[in-house]
Amino acid sequence: MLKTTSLPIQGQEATRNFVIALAGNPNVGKSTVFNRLTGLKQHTGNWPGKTVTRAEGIFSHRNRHYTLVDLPGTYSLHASSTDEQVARNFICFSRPDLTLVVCDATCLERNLNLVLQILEITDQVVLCVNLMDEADRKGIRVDIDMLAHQLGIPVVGTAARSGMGLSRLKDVLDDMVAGKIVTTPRQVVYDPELETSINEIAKRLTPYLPDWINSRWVALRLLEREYSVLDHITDNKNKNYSESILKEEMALCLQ
Ligand SMILES: Nc1nc2c(ncn2[C@@H]2O[C@H](COP(=O)(O)OP(=O)(O)OP(=O)(O)O)[C@@H](O)[C@H]2O)c(=O)[nH]1
Ligand SMILES: [Mg+2]
Repeated sequence: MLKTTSLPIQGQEATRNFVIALAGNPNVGKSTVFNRLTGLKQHTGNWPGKTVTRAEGIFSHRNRHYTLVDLPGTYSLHASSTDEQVARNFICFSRPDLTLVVCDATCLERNLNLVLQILEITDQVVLCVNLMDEADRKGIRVDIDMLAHQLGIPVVGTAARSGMGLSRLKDVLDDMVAGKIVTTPRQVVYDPELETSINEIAKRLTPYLPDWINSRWVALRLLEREYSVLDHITDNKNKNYSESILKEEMALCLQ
């Protein structure tokens, strides 16, 4: 990761509101992190058309303003449950400025599955390894620097219940949106045959996709026959996008 020197915030940047998606497995302390960061400046409602609760809160740090969106806890982003759909659609299609993933330090292995799935969608990710106090108590040592190096994204250790690490977490979030940290997310590499198909489909789809969407991720979803991703891309009414052309290309790729 590359660090550069800070610049004073000017003009529109100072008044802009940065959106952070807060993701993670169930029961890892997402809401505790959320409450710590936003205090009482929050409100809850439902996601449009769903009975899943949506909590949103605001905070400011170093003169920048943030909206934090607490996503439902999920183990994966396969969109097989309403919670997974809500979390995945927000990260993929609502274009948050970054995604903050909260993990449980006492069972990292299980939690990292979701992290790798999110890294397939976006490179604007910060990992918060929470429950560090619990890990300590159980004699589990987490090498935060090594994890950051292996994943290619910033990682911060926290114990959100006591507030430990939250101040550093805010600094890192701020450095990310300020563009002071460049990530190099670790990508899952599949079998050579599958990689060839992914690359071929991604290459052919790229001209038809909005530039903010990761064509490799779309290719992976289409290979899993998850055609509903195309509906979301259509919803965004990108002028370069033509659904019929995209479907034709798809049919050719999948032959
Ligand atoms: N010891 C310890 N407990 C924590 C920490 N963070 C959260 N907790 C506790 O862990 C439990 C779950 O925390 P929540 O913040 O509700 O977790 P969540 O991820 O929002 O859970 P769901 O919304 O149900 O998925 C609560 O009892 C918290 O007080 C921490 O860093 N250390
Ligand atoms: Mg919660």
